[in-house]
Amino acid sequence: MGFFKKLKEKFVIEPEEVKEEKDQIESGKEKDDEEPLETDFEELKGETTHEDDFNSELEESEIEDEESVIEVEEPLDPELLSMPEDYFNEPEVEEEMPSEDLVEAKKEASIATKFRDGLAKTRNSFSTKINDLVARYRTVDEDFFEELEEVLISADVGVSAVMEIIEELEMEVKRRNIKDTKHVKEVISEKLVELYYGDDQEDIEELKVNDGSLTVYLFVGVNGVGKTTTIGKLAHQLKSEGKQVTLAAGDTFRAGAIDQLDEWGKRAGVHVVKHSEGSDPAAVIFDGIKSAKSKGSDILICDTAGRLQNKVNLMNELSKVKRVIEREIPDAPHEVLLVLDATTGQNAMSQAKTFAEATDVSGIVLTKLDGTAKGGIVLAIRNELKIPVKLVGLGEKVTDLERFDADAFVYGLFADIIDEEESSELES
Ligand SMILES: Nc1nc2c(ncn2[C@@H]2O[C@H](COP(=O)(O)OP(=O)(O)OP(=O)(O)O)[C@@H](O)[C@H]2O)c(=O)[nH]1
Ligand SMILES: [Mg+2]
Repeated sequence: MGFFKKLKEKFVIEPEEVKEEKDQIESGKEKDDEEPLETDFEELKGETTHEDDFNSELEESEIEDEESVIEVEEPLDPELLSMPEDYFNEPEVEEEMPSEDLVEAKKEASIATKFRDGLAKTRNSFSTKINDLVARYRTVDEDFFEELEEVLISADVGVSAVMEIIEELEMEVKRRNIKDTKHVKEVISEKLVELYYGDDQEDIEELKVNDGSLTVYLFVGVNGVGKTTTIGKLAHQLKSEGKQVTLAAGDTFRAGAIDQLDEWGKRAGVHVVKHSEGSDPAAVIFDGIKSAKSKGSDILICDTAGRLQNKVNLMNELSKVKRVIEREIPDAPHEVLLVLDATTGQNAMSQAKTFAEATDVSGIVLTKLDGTAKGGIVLAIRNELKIPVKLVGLGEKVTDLERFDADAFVYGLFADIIDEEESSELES
């Protein structure tokens, strides 16, 4: 199967699937009028614009059905006029129970919609450049690859990652004997996913959890990258998954930082442990651990300062905080998440190198992907630093934080191209 088709199958719910599902439910209902089971289907409602599409599709198809019934039944048989009044009315249908498959498909579709929307800037620039390139070079040759190299570099994919992918592409194109540049688009998408994972298993890397005991996440990164915002979003997400969350306001350096975290805590409905401005961050985190343990919290998320008088101070402070956590809980922190701002491009890469030297960073959070046309930085980070991107910020809303999924990311980059390919296939 082609890679575009694979992505579409994974992330797009076709109207027929929904209709088939509906038909099955209705025919099943006639046989046995079982009570619909409670599912988390309701929860998914309203969360995505896709859900609205789903509803409006259903409504439209219902309207069509009604119309067709009227056409077929005209003119009315006089005998039918003696039928009960509600004879032509559709029976009232109770809330339907979708199958597990449909619920899963809707979840994937909702993730894909988030990536698609969040990556709009990168996609617009990327698709235009790729389409332009393909239009100018009909057949695959060396110049084509050279220009493709520039397109990828301009999306911040990173020089060494680009070299790797071009080499792979050249081999694949030879192997499959592809001559027409049109057919290279799909191979590029496939190779981008492969490049992201490298030799690792192709799976979403979830945040580590300390089963049955307190899990601690430490957030680090320079000022303004989105640490506090991400902590707020994550707290909201974990809370809605049913977890007990405590936040520790470890940024005691900046005026206003404590209030900012406190505000996020209120919004998410989680407890915030805080001391006054200028106090020792390690002491705040220590109290955070005590408080989280006594409240029986599942997860403690620690905020830290992004700016100190100098880099050495910042790194020393982080080491001290980390030592305190380690002393209280042997395997903690379970994640040290380095937050990077995608809009800062190669600067983010150098920050990552500095932090990685000073602490064991276990995962990257890449924020503000929605604010840049250079989303390729995700691939560069993973490829050069060998640290997984665990979360991505795709907007400023509390729900705009997602587990990083390389397939959904590449789908977000290629969505327009995939749609164009499909409509040109239908035309021919
Ligand atoms: N568009 C967009 N904006 C974001 C995202 N994540 C964070 N921001 C914005 O980035 C700005 C800085 O975020 P903060 O969370 O205060 O950053 P910080 O790392 O805690 O900064 P310091 O406390 O100064 O170290 C805020 O205006 C956020 O709304 C994102 O994914 N997309
Ligand atoms: Mg902050």
